[in-house]
Amino acid sequence: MRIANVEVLVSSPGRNFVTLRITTDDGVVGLGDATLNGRELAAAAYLTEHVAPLLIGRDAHQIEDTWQYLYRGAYWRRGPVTMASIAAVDTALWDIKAKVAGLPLYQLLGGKSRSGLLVYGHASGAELPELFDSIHEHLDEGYRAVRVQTGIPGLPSVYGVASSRNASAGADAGSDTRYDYEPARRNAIPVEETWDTRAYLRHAPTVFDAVRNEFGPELPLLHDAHHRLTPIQAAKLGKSLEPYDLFWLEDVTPAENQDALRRVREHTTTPLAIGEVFNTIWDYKQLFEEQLIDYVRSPVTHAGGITALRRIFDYAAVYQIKSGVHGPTDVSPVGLAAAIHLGIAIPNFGIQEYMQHSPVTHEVFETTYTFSDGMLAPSEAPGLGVDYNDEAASAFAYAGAYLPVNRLLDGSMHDW
Ligand code: EZ4
Ligand code: CO
Repeated sequence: MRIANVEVLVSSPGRNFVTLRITTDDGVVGLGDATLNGRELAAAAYLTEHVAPLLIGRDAHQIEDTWQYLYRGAYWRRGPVTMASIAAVDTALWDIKAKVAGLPLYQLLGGKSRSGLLVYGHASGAELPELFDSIHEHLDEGYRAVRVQTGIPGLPSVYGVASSRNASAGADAGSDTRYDYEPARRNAIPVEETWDTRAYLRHAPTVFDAVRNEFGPELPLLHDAHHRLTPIQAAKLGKSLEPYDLFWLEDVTPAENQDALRRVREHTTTPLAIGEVFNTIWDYKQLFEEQLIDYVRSPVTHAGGITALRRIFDYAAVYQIKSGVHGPTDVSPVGLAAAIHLGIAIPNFGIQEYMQHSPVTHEVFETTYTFSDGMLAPSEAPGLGVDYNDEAASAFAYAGAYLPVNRLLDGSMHDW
């Protein structure tokens, strides 16, 4: 079974996505996700110019060899563009293999280790009343765990807050803020936001105090600091949130300096999650071996696919570290479906992020996975269980969009 056709599909149903479609000589079709929010066309060009021509005629069943060929063979390896591209190829080949077997993909990964994947949704509000409403809405939809993000006094807009205050931040101006609060805006240049770490560190514990008082001790709560703190600031935040028993505190420091997490760990028992921008197993080496984190955030889409992420999870399991796969709406339904198949199979599943794609996104990406009682589950359809609707996609042309950038109060660039 040879690879006969490789197509790079760029579309924008609500937001931009890069999808790889591989077709074999006997007509089996596989899909992969290579979406890199704000840098989509780099991954698309990498695939079109440097990967697709190498795939034609290869044995579609040789997933591991193809992975090694693209990773080792590039010489200039690693990095988000390369690894998202390899991820798309890898996922599409797993989709094909499972379709040929006539089995849902998770069966090829060892079968089910659980009945469903516990997920968390994104509750947020500029102020506490809006936040409480948002948490109630999530609970009404069946969510059993929520991430909590709020506005910060004195700052006009803050990452992760879906509120009227941030409503203009949507990917599609005027669309439902329920889905578009990942603020990649369709601008020629990124919007600039302002950040004040001291205000944040003062405010965050008061928010979690209020949420625990309102919702009680049971509800798992998560929080994302989005790479904005120094090690000692992160340690202080972890410590100040300990009374509120977080499920995890995410991305407290920028990803590059792994030693930073040791400093944080020395000071707090708040569980730590990191890795949504990590690309390879090597990014985790020190964090695993020194047991500096509790949850792995890499998605299938950005860490080299199912083959590579499975390897990362197996390595994590040695240290009792669990999965916590990134599931924003800029990972496409193809990437999410891959995460669901992997998550249902691995022994050390932790939790899955689930923001929910908009109905417009699902016009193009026809999915079969299910969400009920706060759990995601794969269908029994062969392969990933996702179809790409070309006709629907033709109505949604790519339009450049960027995530914001952050500046401190004095105008210095900061991490967003
Ligand atoms: O900002 O996926 O935990 N989730 C996140 C995301 C990221 C976006 C960037 O494209 O941090 O919301
Ligand atoms: Co995050």
